[in-house]
Amino acid sequence: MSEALSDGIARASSLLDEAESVVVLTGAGVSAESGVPTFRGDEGLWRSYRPEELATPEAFERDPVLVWEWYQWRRSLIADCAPNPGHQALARLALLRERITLVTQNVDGLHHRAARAEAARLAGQSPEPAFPLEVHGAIHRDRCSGCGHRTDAATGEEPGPPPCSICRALLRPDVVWFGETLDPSVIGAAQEAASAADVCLVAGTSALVHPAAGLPWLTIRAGGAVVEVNPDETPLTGAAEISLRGRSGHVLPRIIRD
Ligand code: BJW
Ligand code: ZN
Repeated sequence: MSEALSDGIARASSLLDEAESVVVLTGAGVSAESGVPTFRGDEGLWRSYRPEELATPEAFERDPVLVWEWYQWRRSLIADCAPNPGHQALARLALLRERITLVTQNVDGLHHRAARAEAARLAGQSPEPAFPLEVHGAIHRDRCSGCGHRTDAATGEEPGPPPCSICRALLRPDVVWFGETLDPSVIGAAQEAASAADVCLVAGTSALVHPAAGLPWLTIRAGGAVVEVNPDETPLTGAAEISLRGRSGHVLPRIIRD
């Protein structure tokens, strides 16, 4: 480990220890070490389609079978993945500290799975910790494109999306696509936590997609500090108090001391 990284880890660790209130924002990079592909960059492609071309209501309207197939592929891929040491460290942080809000843009459910496992390990904790705030939804659920009825993700072998059992409109994954609004109560709770936080820990996001990308800026505007964990620079890097150039599975367990 470079001297700059180990020094940064020590400073970030102290900052977190001293903070009264912490918000954590995670993105696809946190699940990369579990084998879940990120969205942007050379590997963020599926059959030559960019996620930006598939994660839209227009794409679903134009070609529901194509979009459905992409989500079924991702569901089967995620089913084979397990939380990594980055998820586990964040689960311990959330379970063992007061005044911490974990916000994720990820739809893969790996934070939940890590939290359940860590809670079971730390005897006496609730087996169903009520976190994180999943601002872009959850891939393990479907939602009716007509009436909004939610169900567990369909597992049928049919090539396209099945009809809703109530109104017969097509089911779709219960995620937030480009141009769609986020659930106001979920993003509202995240914005409130970010505005009240002394420290915003941001890990594994390109910090490009709004309104989630605005959360660290709310902390900064209110006088708090940002700690960023990412192997690459992002638009947030220049504003971060501490920028840790490394993988979250390596860095997060080192800055989060039990
Ligand atoms: C590692 C690592 C390792 C790799 N360790 N790190 C304001 C300004 C400008 C634009 C807008 C704005 N407000 C709204 C917009 C429009 C749009 C937007 O933001 N566009 C920008 C791209 C310009 N936003 C929206 O449309 C949102 N809706 C909205 O705002 O409604 C109101 C409205 C409506 C209409 C018009 C205007 C306003 C909705 C956004 C929904 C995003 N949905 C997706 C798909 C979710 C479902 C699914 O999974 O299929 O969410 S897109 C995709 O991007 C996904 C992600 O959650 C999201 C963010 O990506 P993330 O997590 O940052 O991943 P990557 O791949 O980008 O980055 C990975 C990072 O990890 C990289 O930095 C790597 O270096 C790093 N890394 N290995 C640590 N081991
Ligand atoms: Zn319906």
